[in-house]
Amino acid sequence: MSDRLTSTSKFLAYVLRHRPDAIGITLAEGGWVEVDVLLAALARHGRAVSSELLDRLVAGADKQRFEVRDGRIRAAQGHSVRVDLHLEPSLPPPVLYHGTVARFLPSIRVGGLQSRGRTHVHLSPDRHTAATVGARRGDPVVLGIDAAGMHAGGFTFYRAANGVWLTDRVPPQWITLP
Ligand code: HQG
Repeated sequence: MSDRLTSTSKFLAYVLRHRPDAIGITLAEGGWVEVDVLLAALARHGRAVSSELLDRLVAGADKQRFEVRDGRIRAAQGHSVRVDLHLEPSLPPPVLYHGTVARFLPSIRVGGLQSRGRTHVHLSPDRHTAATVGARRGDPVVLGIDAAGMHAGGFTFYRAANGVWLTDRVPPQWITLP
Protein backbone atom coordinates (compact mmCIF):
# COMPACT_ATOMS: atom_id res chain seq x y z
CA MET A 1 0.00 0.00 0.00
CA SER A 2 1.15 3.55 -0.65
CA ASP A 3 1.79 5.80 2.35
CA ARG A 4 -1.31 7.80 1.50
CA LEU A 5 -3.50 4.69 1.42
CA THR A 6 -2.03 3.39 4.66
CA SER A 7 -2.43 6.64 6.57
CA THR A 8 -5.99 7.11 5.27
CA SER A 9 -6.84 3.51 6.19
CA LYS A 10 -5.53 4.06 9.72
CA PHE A 11 -7.43 7.31 10.15
CA LEU A 12 -10.65 5.74 8.89
CA ALA A 13 -10.19 2.78 11.23
CA TYR A 14 -9.73 5.23 14.12
CA VAL A 15 -12.92 7.09 13.21
CA LEU A 16 -15.09 4.04 12.48
CA ARG A 17 -13.90 1.95 15.44
CA HIS A 18 -13.13 4.44 18.15
CA ARG A 19 -13.92 8.09 17.53
CA PRO A 20 -16.72 8.86 15.04
CA ASP A 21 -17.17 12.11 16.97
CA ALA A 22 -13.67 13.20 15.81
CA ILE A 23 -15.27 14.14 12.48
CA GLY A 24 -18.74 14.81 13.84
CA ILE A 25 -20.51 11.65 12.70
CA THR A 26 -22.46 9.03 14.60
CA LEU A 27 -22.59 5.35 13.75
CA ALA A 28 -25.94 3.76 13.04
CA GLU A 29 -27.00 0.33 14.25
CA GLY A 30 -24.38 -2.24 13.27
CA GLY A 31 -21.62 0.39 13.14
CA TRP A 32 -22.61 1.65 9.67
CA VAL A 33 -22.41 5.15 8.23
CA GLU A 34 -23.52 6.35 4.80
CA VAL A 35 -20.47 6.63 2.51
CA ASP A 36 -21.62 10.10 1.33
CA VAL A 37 -21.98 11.31 4.91
CA LEU A 38 -18.53 9.95 5.77
CA LEU A 39 -16.82 11.58 2.78
CA ALA A 40 -18.51 14.93 3.45
CA ALA A 41 -17.51 14.81 7.12
CA LEU A 42 -13.90 13.93 6.25
CA ALA A 43 -13.76 16.88 3.83
CA ARG A 44 -15.20 19.24 6.47
CA HIS A 45 -12.44 18.19 8.84
CA GLY A 46 -9.60 18.75 6.39
CA ARG A 47 -9.15 15.03 5.68
CA ALA A 48 -10.79 14.87 2.24
CA VAL A 49 -10.83 11.41 0.68
CA SER A 50 -12.06 10.86 -2.89
CA SER A 51 -14.51 8.08 -3.57
CA GLU A 52 -11.86 6.50 -5.83
CA LEU A 53 -9.39 6.39 -2.96
CA LEU A 54 -12.06 4.96 -0.66
CA ASP A 55 -12.85 2.24 -3.20
CA ARG A 56 -9.17 1.32 -3.40
CA LEU A 57 -8.95 1.21 0.37
CA VAL A 58 -11.95 -1.04 0.76
CA ALA A 59 -10.73 -3.39 -1.97
CA GLY A 60 -7.17 -3.19 -0.61
CA ALA A 61 -5.68 -6.64 -0.34
CA ASP A 62 -3.90 -6.16 2.94
CA LYS A 63 -6.25 -6.18 5.92
CA GLN A 64 -9.85 -5.83 4.77
CA ARG A 65 -10.56 -3.44 7.60
CA PHE A 66 -13.81 -2.15 6.08
CA GLU A 67 -17.06 -3.52 4.72
CA VAL A 68 -19.26 -1.66 2.24
CA ARG A 69 -22.89 -2.63 1.73
CA ASP A 70 -25.78 -0.71 0.13
CA GLY A 71 -23.95 2.61 0.08
CA ARG A 72 -22.85 2.31 3.70
CA ILE A 73 -19.47 1.51 5.25
CA ARG A 74 -18.27 0.15 8.59
CA ALA A 75 -15.13 -1.22 10.21
CA ALA A 76 -15.18 -5.03 9.99
CA GLN A 77 -14.00 -5.39 13.59
CA GLY A 78 -11.81 -3.80 16.25
CA HIS A 79 -14.35 -1.40 17.76
CA SER A 80 -14.10 0.19 21.16
CA VAL A 81 -17.33 2.17 20.73
CA ARG A 82 -20.22 -0.05 21.69
CA VAL A 83 -21.65 -1.48 18.49
CA ASP A 84 -23.43 -4.71 17.78
CA LEU A 85 -22.10 -5.96 14.43
CA HIS A 86 -24.94 -8.49 14.25
CA LEU A 87 -22.50 -11.24 13.38
CA GLU A 88 -23.91 -14.74 13.42
CA PRO A 89 -22.35 -17.10 15.95
CA SER A 90 -20.09 -19.52 14.02
CA LEU A 91 -18.45 -22.84 14.68
CA PRO A 92 -14.74 -22.05 15.07
CA PRO A 93 -11.91 -24.25 13.81
CA PRO A 94 -10.65 -26.56 16.59
CA VAL A 95 -7.63 -24.37 17.30
CA LEU A 96 -7.30 -20.60 16.99
CA TYR A 97 -4.27 -18.43 17.72
CA HIS A 98 -3.58 -15.19 19.54
CA GLY A 99 -0.49 -13.08 18.95
CA THR A 100 0.86 -11.17 21.91
CA VAL A 101 4.19 -10.35 23.59
CA ALA A 102 6.07 -11.93 26.51
CA ARG A 103 5.51 -9.05 28.89
CA PHE A 104 1.74 -9.72 28.95
CA LEU A 105 2.09 -13.45 29.72
CA PRO A 106 2.13 -13.31 33.54
CA SER A 107 -1.16 -11.41 33.50
CA ILE A 108 -2.68 -13.60 30.74
CA ARG A 109 -1.74 -16.70 32.78
CA VAL A 110 -3.89 -15.42 35.63
CA GLY A 111 -6.69 -13.53 33.91
CA GLY A 112 -6.84 -15.22 30.52
CA LEU A 113 -7.31 -13.10 27.40
CA GLN A 114 -9.48 -10.08 27.95
CA SER A 115 -10.93 -7.71 25.42
CA ARG A 116 -9.26 -4.68 27.00
CA GLY A 117 -10.34 -1.56 25.13
CA ARG A 118 -12.15 -3.46 22.37
CA THR A 119 -15.51 -5.19 22.33
CA HIS A 120 -13.97 -8.68 21.83
CA VAL A 121 -10.78 -10.68 22.07
CA HIS A 122 -9.30 -11.08 18.58
CA LEU A 123 -8.13 -14.51 17.47
CA SER A 124 -6.42 -15.54 14.24
CA PRO A 125 -7.08 -18.63 12.12
CA ASP A 126 -3.37 -19.37 11.66
CA ARG A 127 -0.06 -18.91 13.47
CA HIS A 128 1.40 -16.64 10.83
CA THR A 129 -1.41 -14.07 11.12
CA ALA A 130 -1.23 -14.22 14.92
CA ALA A 131 2.52 -13.60 14.80
CA THR A 132 1.91 -10.50 12.67
CA VAL A 133 -0.63 -9.20 15.21
CA GLY A 134 1.81 -9.84 18.09
CA ALA A 135 4.68 -8.21 16.20
CA ARG A 136 2.88 -4.83 16.44
CA ARG A 137 4.07 -4.74 20.07
CA GLY A 138 7.48 -6.43 19.95
CA ASP A 139 8.86 -9.93 19.61
CA PRO A 140 5.67 -11.92 18.97
CA VAL A 141 4.52 -14.82 21.13
CA VAL A 142 1.77 -17.01 19.64
CA LEU A 143 -0.72 -18.67 21.99
CA GLY A 144 -2.87 -21.64 20.94
CA ILE A 145 -6.53 -21.46 21.92
CA ASP A 146 -8.65 -24.59 22.36
CA ALA A 147 -11.60 -23.16 20.45
CA ALA A 148 -13.32 -26.56 20.14
CA GLY A 149 -13.21 -26.97 23.91
CA MET A 150 -14.47 -23.47 24.52
CA HIS A 151 -17.27 -23.89 22.02
CA ALA A 152 -18.31 -27.18 23.62
CA GLY A 153 -18.18 -25.35 26.95
CA GLY A 154 -20.73 -22.78 25.78
CA PHE A 155 -18.55 -19.90 24.56
CA THR A 156 -19.78 -18.06 21.47
CA PHE A 157 -17.51 -17.27 18.53
CA TYR A 158 -18.03 -14.88 15.65
CA ARG A 159 -16.12 -14.60 12.40
CA ALA A 160 -15.70 -11.03 11.17
CA ALA A 161 -15.88 -10.33 7.44
CA ASN A 162 -12.08 -10.21 7.26
CA GLY A 163 -11.52 -13.65 8.82
CA VAL A 164 -10.68 -12.44 12.35
CA TRP A 165 -12.40 -14.58 15.01
CA LEU A 166 -14.00 -12.79 17.94
CA THR A 167 -15.09 -13.98 21.37
CA ASP A 168 -15.81 -12.22 24.64
CA ARG A 169 -12.90 -13.61 26.65
CA VAL A 170 -10.63 -16.64 26.88
CA PRO A 171 -10.15 -18.05 30.38
CA PRO A 172 -6.62 -19.35 31.07
CA GLN A 173 -7.52 -23.04 31.00
CA TRP A 174 -8.17 -22.87 27.24
CA ILE A 175 -4.82 -21.29 26.43
CA THR A 176 -1.65 -23.16 25.54
CA LEU A 177 1.15 -20.96 26.79
CA PRO A 178 4.70 -21.31 25.50
C1 HQG B 1 -3.28 -8.26 25.47
C2 HQG B 1 -5.09 -5.25 14.58
C3 HQG B 1 -2.38 -8.62 29.70
C4 HQG B 1 -3.42 -8.90 24.12
C5 HQG B 1 -4.71 -6.70 14.56
C6 HQG B 1 -3.05 -7.74 23.20
C7 HQG B 1 -5.84 -7.40 15.28
C8 HQG B 1 -3.62 -8.92 27.82
C9 HQG B 1 -3.54 -6.52 23.96
C10 HQG B 1 -6.54 -6.32 16.05
C11 HQG B 1 -4.58 -9.66 28.53
C12 HQG B 1 -4.82 -5.94 23.41
C13 HQG B 1 -6.53 -6.61 17.53
C14 HQG B 1 -4.36 -9.84 29.92
C15 HQG B 1 -5.20 -9.58 26.48
N1 HQG B 1 -3.26 -9.31 30.46
N2 HQG B 1 -2.52 -8.41 28.39
N3 HQG B 1 -5.22 -10.52 30.71
N4 HQG B 1 -5.55 -10.04 27.68
N5 HQG B 1 -4.02 -8.92 26.54
O1 HQG B 1 -4.84 -4.14 20.06
O2 HQG B 1 -5.40 -8.74 19.54
O3 HQG B 1 -4.33 -3.10 12.48
O4 HQG B 1 -6.82 -4.56 21.62
O5 HQG B 1 -2.54 -10.00 23.97
O6 HQG B 1 -4.49 -7.18 13.26
O7 HQG B 1 -3.42 -7.10 19.66
O8 HQG B 1 -6.16 -2.52 14.03
O9 HQG B 1 -5.79 -6.47 20.43
O10 HQG B 1 -1.67 -7.65 23.00
O11 HQG B 1 -6.76 -8.04 14.44
O12 HQG B 1 -6.69 -3.45 11.75
O13 HQG B 1 -3.78 -6.95 25.30
O14 HQG B 1 -5.87 -5.12 15.75
O15 HQG B 1 -5.79 -4.90 13.44
O16 HQG B 1 -4.49 -5.27 22.21
O17 HQG B 1 -5.19 -6.72 18.01
P1 HQG B 1 -5.53 -5.00 21.05
P2 HQG B 1 -4.87 -7.33 19.44
P3 HQG B 1 -5.74 -3.39 12.89
